[in-house]
Amino acid sequence: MVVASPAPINKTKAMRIPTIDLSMERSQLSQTVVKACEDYGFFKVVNHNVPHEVTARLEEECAEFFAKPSHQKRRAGPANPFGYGFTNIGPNGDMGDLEYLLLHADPLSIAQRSPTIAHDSTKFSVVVNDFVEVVKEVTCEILDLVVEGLGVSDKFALSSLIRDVHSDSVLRINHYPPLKVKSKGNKNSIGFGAHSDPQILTIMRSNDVGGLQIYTREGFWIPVPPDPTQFFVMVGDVLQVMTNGKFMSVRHRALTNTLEARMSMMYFAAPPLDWWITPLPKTLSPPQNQSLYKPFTWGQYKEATYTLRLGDSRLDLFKAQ
Ligand code: GA4
Repeated sequence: MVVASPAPINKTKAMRIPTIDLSMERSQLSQTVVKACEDYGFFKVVNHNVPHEVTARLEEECAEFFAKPSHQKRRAGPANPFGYGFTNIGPNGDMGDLEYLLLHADPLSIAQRSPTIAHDSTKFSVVVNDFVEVVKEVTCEILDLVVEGLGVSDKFALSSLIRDVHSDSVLRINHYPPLKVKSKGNKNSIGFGAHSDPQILTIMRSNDVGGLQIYTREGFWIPVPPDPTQFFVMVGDVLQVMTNGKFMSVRHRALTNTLEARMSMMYFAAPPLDWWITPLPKTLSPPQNQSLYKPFTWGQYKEATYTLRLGDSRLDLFKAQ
């Protein structure tokens, strides 16, 4: 049975968020990336070279979309599997105080969906594609550092999966409007419940409004101070398997507040659907010579993910006996 792991709502603690300067000297950089993935499964990257205008243009296009009346936004939905969604997350009853756009990162898919989202669909497509292209580059750079830091001989073992034309990566823009009803003593509500991301790596950027929290191995929720100029990186379940548990995917959640709207944009980097997920060679060495997981394709994992609830520990289904 897959059970959601207990994550106390209010046990929060302040912590310095691990921050990695991508302009650091390379050999030191790859070790620092591996250490952050091992210790937290989460870090912030600075000096990432993503032009501010690319992010700002996507933010502007999405703000314009979310400002439309509900009946117009619904024409871009339901998010099943892609498009506009609100309140419901996934197909199994998970809910949050948010609305969102979920898009496949493939340019053709973006172009096909854009007419339901924006009046100037060509402009929308170009803006989304530009963003996807630059965040994909940062993601691949980080994955190359991971592989180098782990000592894997195939230098592009992970980034080649993301660059593959059949990569199943997706883009999600979440909009958390300010809460209307203030219940006494509770200024926050759950915008997006606790979960880990199923893919390889997630790269996230938000506006200047806080809300993201990560869950530490010590059992605390750590609020992540927003930083619209930088990106945050999260290890996903597939990278946990590909490092044979050396890295662990990070549980996280988003709270909403009564004052300001939060908008976050996430690129979820995934392999092609038919790619077999198995540990990278270097991660199968003493003391852990055996894979902790049964082999499975990304498509099989994704299917299992969609049969479960948001907070379930999906990897339990794939543990080796
Ligand atoms: C969490 C990460 C991404 O937002 C997402 C989500 C997906 C969805 O919203 O459709 C899922 C969720 C996410 C994991 C469990 C399943 C699938 C909702 C849900 C209940 C797009 C993804 O890939 O997995």
